[in-house]
Order: sequence, then C-alpha cells, then structure tokens
Amino acid sequence: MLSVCPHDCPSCCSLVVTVEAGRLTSVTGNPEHPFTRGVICGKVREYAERVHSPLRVLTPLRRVGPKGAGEFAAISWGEAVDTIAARWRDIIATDSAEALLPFSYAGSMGQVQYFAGHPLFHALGASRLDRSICISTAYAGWRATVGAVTGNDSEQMVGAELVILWGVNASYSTINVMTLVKEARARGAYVVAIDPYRTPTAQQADEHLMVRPGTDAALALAIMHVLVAEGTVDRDYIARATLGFERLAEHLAAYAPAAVAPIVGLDADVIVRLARRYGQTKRTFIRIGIGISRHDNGAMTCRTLACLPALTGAYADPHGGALLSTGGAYGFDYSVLERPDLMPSPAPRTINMIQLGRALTDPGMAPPVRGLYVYSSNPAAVCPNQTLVLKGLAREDLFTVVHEQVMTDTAHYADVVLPATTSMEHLDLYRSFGQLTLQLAQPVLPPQGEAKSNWETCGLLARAMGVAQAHYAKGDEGLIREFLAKGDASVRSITWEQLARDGWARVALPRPYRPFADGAPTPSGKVEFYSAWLERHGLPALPTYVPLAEGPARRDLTARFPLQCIVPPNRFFLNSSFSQSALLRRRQGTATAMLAPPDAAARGIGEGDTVLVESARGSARFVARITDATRPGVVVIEGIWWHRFQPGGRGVNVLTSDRVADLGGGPVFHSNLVEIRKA
Ligand SMILES: Nc1nc2c(c(=O)[nH]1)N[C@H]1C(S)=C(S)[C@@H](COP(=O)(O)OP(=O)(O)OC[C@H]3O[C@@H](n4cnc5c(=O)[nH]c(N)nc54)[C@H](O)[C@@H]3O)O[C@H]1N2
Ligand SMILES: Nc1nc2c(c(=O)[nH]1)N[C@H]1C(S)=C(S)[C@@H](COP(=O)(O)OP(=O)(O)OC[C@H]3O[C@@H](n4cnc5c(=O)[nH]c(N)nc54)[C@H](O)[C@@H]3O)O[C@H]1N2
Ligand SMILES: [Mo]
Repeated sequence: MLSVCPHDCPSCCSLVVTVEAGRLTSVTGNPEHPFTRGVICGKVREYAERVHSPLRVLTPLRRVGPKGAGEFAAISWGEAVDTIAARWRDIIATDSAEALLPFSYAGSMGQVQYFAGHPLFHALGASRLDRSICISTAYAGWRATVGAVTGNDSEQMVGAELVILWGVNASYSTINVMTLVKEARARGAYVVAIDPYRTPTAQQADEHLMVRPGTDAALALAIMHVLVAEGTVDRDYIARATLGFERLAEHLAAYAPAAVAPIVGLDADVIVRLARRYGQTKRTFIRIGIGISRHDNGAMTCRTLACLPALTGAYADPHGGALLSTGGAYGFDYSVLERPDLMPSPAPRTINMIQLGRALTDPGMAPPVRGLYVYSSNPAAVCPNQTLVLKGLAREDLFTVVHEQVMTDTAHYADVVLPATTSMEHLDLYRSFGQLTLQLAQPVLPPQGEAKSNWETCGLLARAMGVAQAHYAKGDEGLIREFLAKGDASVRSITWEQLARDGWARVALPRPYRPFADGAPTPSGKVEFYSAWLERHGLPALPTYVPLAEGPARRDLTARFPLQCIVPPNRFFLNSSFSQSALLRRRQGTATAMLAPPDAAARGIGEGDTVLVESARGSARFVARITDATRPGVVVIEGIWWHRFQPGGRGVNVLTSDRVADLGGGPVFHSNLVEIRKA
C-alpha cells in the first residue's frame, strides 16, 4: 500500500507500507516516485516503532498531578470535549475570545490536518498565531528578489556543471537531494558545500567552504563583485529580466574578495576561484537550505543568494538556477482550508509563535492568554527561549489542551491531552517544499486506541462551541476535492480519482521548470537587484551584508560569550519528533556539542566530557565532541532532544533567543553567542 511521509521535510516521500495483523510492519521508499526514487531516511524506515510507540497517547487524559509532572487519568472523549468547551466558554465570557490561543505547526504537513484548526479558532475569534518558526524569514527574503517562493526544479540539477549546496545538510534533512547530487557528480558536476561545519553533505562535496555563521551575504556579494569585475555576467538576461543592475554594480565595489575574506573566514583566492567557476557556465544549480535564514540577517541572506543566478542568467538554463523552496509552485487557494472569512472584524490580535514564552508570561498582555490549544507541535522543545516557554506552560491559571500522538514534553504540561492519529490512520493531501508532486495518503491502519485526527477533533470542538459547523460538515474528502477544484491550472487538472489511484501526480508545470527565465513576479516583473519593497520595510534596497545582532561584532557580549553556536538538525530526529523513539535515541547517541580542538584545549575540555553550554538566556548540558569538523570560535549542537531525555533536563532551546530576524518574523536560532565549560 502507498502512503506519504507527513513530516516537515522538503522531500515529502512517497512510501510503500506493509500492514500485517493490524500492525504496521514495514515502510520503504516508493521506487516509482520520481523524487523519492526508493530512498527514504532512517527515521521513517522505523515508522512502525513510532506508530506503535509505548509513548502513544491512546485515550483522552485529564491532569491529576501538578502542572508539568505528566500525571494523568484516562477520561472519555465526551468528558474531554465537555470540559474544554466549558472552560473556553468561561474564558470567553470573562476575558474575551482573544484570551484563547491556538498553537500549531507542522507535525503533519498534510493540508487537511495542518489547517484543521484555523476555521474553528477564526470563528471563535481567538488570537491568531503567526506560524513563523520555520520558513517565514527565508520566504520573505526570497520573495523580495524573485517575487514568489519557487525556483528551478531540483531534478534539473543532474545536468548541471556546478552544484552549490548552500546552508543545506541534505544528507540529514532531505536525503533525496543527495540522490540528485550524486547523479550530477557522476555526470561531471563539481559540487561545493557552503556550511559553517563539515556536515556529512559537505564530506560528499568536492569542496567545502567553512564560512563563519551569518556571513553568507558577504560571500555572495564578493562572488558578484568578481562576476561583474571580470564581465562574466549575462548582459542579455540582465537587460531582459532584472532591475537595478547599474546600482548593484556600483554597490559591489565595497565587496572585493580581499575585504570580505576576513568577514567570512575564507581566503580571498578561495572566493575568487568559486566566483570564476560560477561565472564560467550557466549550468550552475544552487540548492539553498532554510537553515541559512535562521539568523538576524536571514532574510537579507536569502534575498542576496537569489540574485546570483540572475547575474549569470542561470535562471534561464534548463540545468541551472536556484531553489530555496517549491512551496509556492502549487497554485492553491488556501482560504478554502484556512477560512479567514470566519474571523470577526476587526481581526483578532496576532501572536508570534516564536515568542510563546513572552505571550504566556508578559503581564502587559491584554487580555492575558488563558486558554492554549496545542496540536501538531511540541513548543516546550522546539521554541526558542525554552526557559520562558516552560515558565508560561507551568502557569496554574493557564488551561492547556494538547492534541498529540505521543506524550511529549509539552503534553506533560497539559490539563487535557487528546490522542491524535498518525498519517497512517487518517486521510490527507500533501504538497512538498522541495519537489513538485502532489500526493494523497489514505489510511492504511485504523485509528490506534481512541485517537482522532486534527480534522475530526476540531470538528467536534466546533460543534460543542456552536461555530464553523458548515465547514467541518464538508468532511475531509469533500474539502480535498474542493481545494483541488479551486486551485489554478497547476493543480486543478489533478483529480481526486487520479490521486486515489496513483498516489501522486506532478503539478501541471512546464518541463524544464524555469520560473524566472524571463523575469519574476515582483512589483516590477523583474528579478530585483534593487528592491523598493525592502526599502519600505526598513531594509537596504540593495543586497547587503548586515552583521549579526548577536555575533562576533558585539564586543559587549563576546567578553562573556565568545563562541558562536549554531543549532541545526541532527540525523535521527526531525525537530523534536522521533526523540520519543528509544531506538533512534540510541542511534543518535546523546545530545552533543561539537567544538574545535583549540577551543576545547583553552577550556580544559576533553572528548566525551560533560559540558555546560551557556548563553545570555540560560544553560544546558551536553557531551563534548572535539572535532576539526567545526572551526575555532564555532560550536555546533545538532538536533532537539526532548528535555526529559537530555541529562540536566533542559534542551538546546534554553540557549536560543526569541528575538525576531530581519524580516518575516522568523527565529534566529543560529545567531547565538555562548560560552562552554566543563560541568
Ligand atoms: N534529520 C532531520 N531532517 C530534517 C529536520 C530535522 O530536524 N532532522 N528538520 C526538517 C525541517 S523542519 C526543515 S525546515 C528542513 C530544512 O531544514 P534546514 O534548517 O534548512 O536544515 P538543513 O537543510 O540541514 O540546513 C541547515 C544547515 O545550514 C547550516 N547553517 C547554519 N547557519 C549557517 C550559515 O550562517 N551559513 C551557512 N552557509 N550555513 C549555515 C547548518 O550548519 C546546517 O548544516 O529539514 C527537515 N528535515
Ligand atoms: N534548536 C533548534 N530549534 C528548532 C529548529 C532547529 O533547527 N534548531 N528548527 C525549527 C523548525 S525548522 C521547525 S519547523 C520547528 C518545528 O517544530 P514542531 O512543528 O513543533 O516540530 P516537531 O518537534 O516535529 O513536533 C511536532 C509534533 O506534532 C505531533 N504530530 C504529528 N502529527 C500530528 C497530527 O496529525 N496531529 C497532532 N495533533 N499532532 C501531530 C508530533 O507527535 C510532534 O510531537 O522547530 C524549530 N526549532
Ligand atoms: Mo522547519
């Protein structure tokens, strides 16, 4: 039977699953799917263990111990729904509906489950949530240059002469890109990885540029400097498809490789060599990770990288261009799922999810958040400034409902826990943010225990509250059919019947797919080297290197916290998901902090020592790994362990700040100064 990986990963793999005697027994990659090509990650191969996990929540639960202790008693769905509805009515009556806050992210990328709560909470008049934690900043920056969140089809990279993997650890985070990279390399492509540490992806490249965190815009501008100085630009593409070249060319004077070299931490001749490689051919494909945007200057970095293929005309090449995300390539009308029309007017306030701790603890919040409904997310683990988040979740007067598959760190703080189905147990439609197919997954298992999907649960709550009932009466299949039918030509031609039969279909976009071959959907219709829109939003109009607000230039901070600390994904967890798995925790080992030999020696830290990593926000324990895979001055902490599984009981996000990045309201997980000492 076919299924689809529901997790927040650009690959969105097509799965072949086996069910025996009511249990999921095996999960493999669908060899027929053009992007999956039979390859899936080590996490999802072990999906049976997740679906049948001893930590699965199988019935509704009511808190019987102190907040956060994780002591619960089973209750019926009827009692759970009645309890929630009664508390919500009371909160609405005393503090207004804005005192309710839904909190969700991408536990499931299925469109039905992702958007299941929006109509309910809009109709109630609850506070809105800015779902900014992942892509908002990257997308805002990308849009500034090219107007839409799309890019060249990554399958086209197999014919490229140069592939640049820029801030993307595809070996961990979207393994199928490596299938394409390997094929490109076998056909002669030169592969460059640009990352502050030597990831498994960088190990497979021909060349690794170990940049200092947060300096990529400077590197890209130095490359542009060389392209313009040496005339290896595509005059025809620039004239036909871009805006602001003259102003850019002047501005590049400040970014000579020799000037940029000490900022990025590379030799000037390394930069010049890459610029010459880049200028020699249009068959250059840049795959950019979202991780690169999780810095104070993240949007500006993405915006700057998006300019590179416009200088050489690579956007128009069938094997060139760049891709950050394909999320915007699907021409859907999301209002069908989200139903903003159900909101009262004026629209309720919006709370940025990365500042959940502030929202729950700030005495100035009027009204205060009194009812929190968490689904498809584990904010106790994934949100920055974890100490403040936990302080908020521990509030005795906060009524928290958590709808979960497994008993997470967040669920421990709930007043009511509701059991959620997995993707194997419910219906959904999936789009991807790394490839161009649309997929349908029908249930392959019955709901485990008394689990219900987000769609079903929000429908029950809507009925209990007497709102949005016509929306939920459409049913999940009805909603998917309507969503497909109301899309533009790229998706409208794909039918339910076709998806139900084949599992997947490619969106109706041309091959090769070169969305910026002759311009871009920006205000000017061109790829914008000069962006008046950015200027109106308080950023430089031209691509610019802006030093990190929390980085080495901050002498006041570096005296206490001299090391930059990046916190990218690890191999065996997906954000905090899979941390529930004893098997994958064993494979992952333990929560580690990687540091360079001179940094370790200066602090008397040996391999395997327990260390305390401390930032201005707080400290957490890790095991030291001393390695030249990272450069002196840069500490790497991969992955998010549930804090109950991390020695010391605090996770990596104790260290990270809830400051917002330059644009889009996204987080700055990697702009983080720390000190390390032996515990
Ligand atoms: N195994 C695994 N897979 C995952 C996830 C996971 O947690 N684990 N998370 C999923 C999610 S939610 C997402 S959004 C996607 C994509 O998630 P992304 O965050 O895009 O992850 P990566 O693709 O690994 O890219 C992060 C890379 O950027 C690097 N980086 C950090 N700062 C800088 C910088 O300043 N410059 C440069 N050049 N590089 C920098 C990091 O070292 C890391 O190697 O992955 C998904 N896939
Ligand atoms: N330090 C650090 N922190 C990070 C990041 C990082 O790189 N470093 N990455 C950030 C990024 S990119 C992201 S996207 C966020 C992700 O943050 P989250 O979206 O919170 O990601 P997960 O940790 O995967 O938690 C998802 C939860 O949803 C549950 N779930 C899955 N499917 C369903 C469903 O259908 N219904 C319900 N009700 N629940 C479901 C899962 O069991 C899981 O506990 O984390 C961010 N946090
Ligand atoms: Mo993400």
